Amino acid sequence: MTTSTDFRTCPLCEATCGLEVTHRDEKVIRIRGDRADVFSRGFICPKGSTLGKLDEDPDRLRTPLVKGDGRHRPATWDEAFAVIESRLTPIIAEHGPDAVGVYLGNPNVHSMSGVLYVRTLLKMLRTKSVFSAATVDQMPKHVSSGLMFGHPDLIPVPDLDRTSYLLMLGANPYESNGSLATAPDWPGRLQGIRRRGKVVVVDPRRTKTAEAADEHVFINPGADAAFLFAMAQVLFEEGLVDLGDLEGQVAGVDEVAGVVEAFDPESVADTCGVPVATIRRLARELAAAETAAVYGRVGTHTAEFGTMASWMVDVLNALTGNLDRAGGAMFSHAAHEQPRSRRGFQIGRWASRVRGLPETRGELPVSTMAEEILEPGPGQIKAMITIAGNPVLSTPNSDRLDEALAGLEFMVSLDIYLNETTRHSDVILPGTSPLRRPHYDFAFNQLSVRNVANYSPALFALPEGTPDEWRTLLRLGAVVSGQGAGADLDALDDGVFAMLVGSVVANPASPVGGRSPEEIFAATRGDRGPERMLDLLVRTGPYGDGYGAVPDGLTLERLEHSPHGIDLGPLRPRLPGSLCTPSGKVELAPEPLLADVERLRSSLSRRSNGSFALIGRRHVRSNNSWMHNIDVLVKGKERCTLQINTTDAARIGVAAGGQAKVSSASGMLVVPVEISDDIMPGVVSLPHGWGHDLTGTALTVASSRPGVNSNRLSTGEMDPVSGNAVLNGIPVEVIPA
Ligand SMILES: Nc1nc2c(c(=O)[nH]1)N[C@H]1C(S)=C(S)[C@@H](COP(=O)(O)OP(=O)(O)OC[C@H]3O[C@@H](n4cnc5c(=O)[nH]c(N)nc54)[C@H](O)[C@@H]3O)O[C@H]1N2
Ligand SMILES: Nc1nc2c(c(=O)[nH]1)N[C@H]1C(S)=C(S)[C@@H](COP(=O)(O)OP(=O)(O)OC[C@H]3O[C@@H](n4cnc5c(=O)[nH]c(N)nc54)[C@H](O)[C@@H]3O)O[C@H]1N2
Ligand code: SF4
Ligand SMILES: [Mo]
Repeated sequence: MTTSTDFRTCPLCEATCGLEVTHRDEKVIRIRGDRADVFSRGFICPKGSTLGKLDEDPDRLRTPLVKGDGRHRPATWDEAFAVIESRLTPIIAEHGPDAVGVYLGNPNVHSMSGVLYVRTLLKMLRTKSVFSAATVDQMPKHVSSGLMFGHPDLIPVPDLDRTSYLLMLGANPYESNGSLATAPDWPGRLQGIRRRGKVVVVDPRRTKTAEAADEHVFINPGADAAFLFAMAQVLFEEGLVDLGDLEGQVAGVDEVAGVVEAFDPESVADTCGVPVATIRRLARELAAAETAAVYGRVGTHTAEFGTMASWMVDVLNALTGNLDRAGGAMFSHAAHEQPRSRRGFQIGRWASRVRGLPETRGELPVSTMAEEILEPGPGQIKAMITIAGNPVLSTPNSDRLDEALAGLEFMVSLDIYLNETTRHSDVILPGTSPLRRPHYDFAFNQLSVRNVANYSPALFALPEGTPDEWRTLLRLGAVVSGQGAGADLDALDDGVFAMLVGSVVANPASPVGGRSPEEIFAATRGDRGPERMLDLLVRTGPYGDGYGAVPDGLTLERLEHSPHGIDLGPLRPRLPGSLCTPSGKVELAPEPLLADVERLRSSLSRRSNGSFALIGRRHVRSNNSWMHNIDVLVKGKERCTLQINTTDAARIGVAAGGQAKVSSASGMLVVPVEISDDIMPGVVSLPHGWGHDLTGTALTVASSRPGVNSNRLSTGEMDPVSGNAVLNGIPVEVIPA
């Protein structure tokens, strides 16, 4: 036995921390932060150090499971695929591919195979019934970015390390470690901003992040859009608009001035629960700051006016001259990014069957998934494929979804646990432990507050006979495309890679544009799977060697020799060159967004009917619904509690440690109460991802501390522009239980 130390990037959340893993053969002895990592410099959170525990978790699936007589039994891979082929093929033959729904969960964006091969599977299946965690999360940002900048992934991030003023709404990075702004060690970076200037946090709860800021502003749940519109109104009214370097590159300033006019602070203050003077002062501070960034996250997006708010965040960044400048809100430039076309971005290219809801970014709102399964008629979903997702706990109106999944003709899941969702599956195909696969962060390098590139090879080998997830995804693709479970996966993968090479050389803006695909194919590393795609993408990316054009340029080999990552420098201005709008300008006032303003305006006259507004919260030891089977992360004080303000608790007669009955239009829960002055009066908070007491799961630790599923209360209301679910600001009744 030998003890060795290896370095890798943590794939659990968006912070992309470097880990130092000490192990004796395949047994992890210790994981701590990698102090030499070019980006995280030793920062780590409690979850990162548990990857060894996850690897060893006896409940983590290691063989396929097939359901018979209501019970899951281990099966070989060939047996499992034989069942999938025999059950799925006739459904596709009879009803067409749209009858097969796909749900993609969050961990897909945290793995190379999830990013690269899920796409392939979807192409091979050709279903329009695609849903993902994006519509319970950040879809409003994709939509506003797509419309403003021409591409849904051109998302500005706050330049945390250089800004002197950060206005942060609906985010709690002290617990979440940040989102749509990749930065290990938010606490350290926020303290850096405080030394240079000021951090303001807008949140209905005084979170750890709010406590650590210079100023915390309470806001009524769901009111961010109105608040941000009012800030823009003040900028126009007081002559504080200054586009800075973007002057001449922005279309639609006058239209924005026109639509925000009705949102003067006096008109929105009641809706927001924020004093008029505070709104005015914050607008003036933002305009006066040497550099500033406005940043809104989950609390801002998973709301009734999520897209309006997401839009206005970047309008404010633009109007104060902070868009695309150092210290403002900037665009990352990931090592694998490929030159994009100026096609622009559209929503609503097709619509959902039952309610006619518009497609966004190739998918339909997950809030409509249950009815697409339950409502009979042509195009009804008869079978589901879920990949790294737990929608029974993570998506709205979960009682209904639970019922819908139970009634499917067939369901197959690729997952690492038998949990609340996969218990409905006829076949569960096990995913792999994060330590047993390579990692390069395709998704979050694109959202990083500094350009960096890190690659980690698999630390441990997969057990004999266990395929990589990319192979499982390809094999599923082979089945749904009629090639059968016995298809030659190596040949298929060569085909997938050849297509990628073809698209790269066909891109005139690529450094290898116009070169022969055979030459590039032959010059790329031979390994199958995601690595050779990564090699191709970084070599043709902004820092790449361009297959010989730039001698010191980036290659996968160079990444391999840099276990602590490669620092590619601070963010640099990218406009107008990187814009993908057909006009070549920043579209500050896109038509589909203007069209939703009236809905926001008319909401200002709405008054609360006396019920509570339910919001969520995150805890640093949790990760949505699925790290609850790791003992060290869940032990200690009960975390799944309803937080309620002291005065509200006294008024309705619930006591600390007592139980409350919480009900909404979609469900009812009984939950322990936690009384706190950190939460606004009229607001209650319950974390999501709990409710591990359903039968038929195999989660020994999680089911011993189940908590309740907050998404039984989220009704499925959505932001109509993006289809994103309303998960914050849900009207609920609370009474003593
Ligand atoms: N009320 C409320 N609901 C919310 C939120 C909220 O704030 N409030 N937040 C929303 C957000 S932001 C998100 S992103 C969604 C998340 O929604 P989901 O992605 O549906 O939920 P997760 O809990 O992340 O579930 C991840 C699943 O992937 C499996 N898994 C983990 N690692 C792997 C792997 O490596 N391979 C495979 N194949 N499977 C793996 C886990 O076992 C689990 O089943 O939840 C949303 N739901
Ligand atoms: N520990 C941990 N880390 C995680 C996750 C996890 O589950 N646990 N999940 C990961 C995922 S998938 C994501 S997307 C990110 C999310 O990361 P964040 O966006 O930081 O999400 P939260 O920590 O939920 O913070 C949302 C905040 O919004 C506030 N809020 C609620 N409603 C409103 C509102 O109407 N207006 C305003 N201004 N604020 C509101 C809430 O009180 C809360 O403090 O975290 C990631 N990291
Ligand atoms: S902050 Fe995120 S990336 Fe860093 S160790 Fe924790 S879970 Fe991993
Ligand atoms: Mo998320």
